[in-house]
Amino acid sequence: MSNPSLVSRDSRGWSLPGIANLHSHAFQRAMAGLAERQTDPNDSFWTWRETMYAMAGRFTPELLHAVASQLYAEMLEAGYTSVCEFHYLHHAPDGNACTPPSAMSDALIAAARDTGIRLTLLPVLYMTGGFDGRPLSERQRRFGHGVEAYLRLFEALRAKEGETLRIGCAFHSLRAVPPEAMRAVLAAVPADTRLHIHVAEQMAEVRECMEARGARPVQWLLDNTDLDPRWTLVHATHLDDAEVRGIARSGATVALCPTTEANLGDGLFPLRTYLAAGGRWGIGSDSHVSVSPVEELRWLEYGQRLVQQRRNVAASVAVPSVAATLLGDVHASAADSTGFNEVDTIVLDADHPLLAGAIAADVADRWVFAGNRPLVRDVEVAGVRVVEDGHHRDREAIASRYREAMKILLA
Ligand code: NGQ
Ligand code: ZN
Repeated sequence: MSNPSLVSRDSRGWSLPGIANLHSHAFQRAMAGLAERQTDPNDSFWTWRETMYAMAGRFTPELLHAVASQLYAEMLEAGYTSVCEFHYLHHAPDGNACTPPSAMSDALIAAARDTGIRLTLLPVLYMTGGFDGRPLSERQRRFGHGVEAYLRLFEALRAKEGETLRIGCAFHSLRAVPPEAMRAVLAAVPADTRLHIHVAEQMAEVRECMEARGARPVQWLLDNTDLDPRWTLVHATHLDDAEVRGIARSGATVALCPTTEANLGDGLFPLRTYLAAGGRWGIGSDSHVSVSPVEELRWLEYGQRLVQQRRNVAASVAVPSVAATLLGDVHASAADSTGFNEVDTIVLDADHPLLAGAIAADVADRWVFAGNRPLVRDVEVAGVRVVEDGHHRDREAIASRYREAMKILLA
């Protein structure tokens, strides 16, 4: 049995549910491939972050719209039909509010509307520069809010919700949000709000959290919040066995971002024990060094094969196909993480040589494991066909605005 319900044959090809992208920082697409040169002999996540802040400092609402539009069109062509945008680039570079204060958020909303992707916009609360409560550095200033100003933004954005737009709530990380502020926001937002947070991506965060709060980051969340299916924990790379079981028991989703986690040298998520515990998870393209659900899923499985020296790690007796298992899990967590219950459809090109002789039971594995040719033929979101024959309907116009934006960003 290989999840036959996920894949079906229609007149244009093999149809599957669209894929939810659970974690995105759209502006980072503009630096994909530009942080792969040594800046320090000990380059790390933390030196990459300085490069990233320099890029973040250049964005205006117009530039963000151009970059996000290109990114979202690429996502749709790759088979993502919704995206959770973890958005903290709120203010002008000097830290002063934009006019209106939601201008940067509005640029993302416009990009999603223009391209046709479903957007779960997650305005991010970002308050401190570390566990010790130090103030934001100069380069972080445009990310920051007090609780009241944050809740005003959240409410202003909620008023814009519609068929393809949901507003959720995000805490940047335990580093950036003091416990009282987190409690105040959790008490203020509606009970069904989706809640996302970066957690335990780097060992330095785990060590500092133990020192400052007396617990590992995920353990702290388990002890101090009501983790449940409304929560999405982004990365959760460094877990002990109790944390693995704790997340699985809570029903929260882990957003795994394998290409970014590899690119940043984060570490390897304990997938096998987490799946054995019944944990829920999805994927995100995060920093967008890759915009491909195929590559995320493939590397999730390959990372495990490389360290464990075995094959077909995610599969089980019940679902022997690796890709059907992965796609099934991704599909099962999507509504709780994004807030969208509707399922969109992507159609893979049945005439492509890579799918020659395919049957429903092997389509998913062929798509995920048989190469890098784009197989997505058509994509429909909320009943609108936004990709046809592999091309986003506005591909050329969006790409030319992106090229102009990149000239300014790289000047
Ligand atoms: C971010 N990105 O906020 O964009 C983070 C890096 C941080 C990832 N964690 C910055 N992949 O965590 O402080
Ligand atoms: Zn992130």
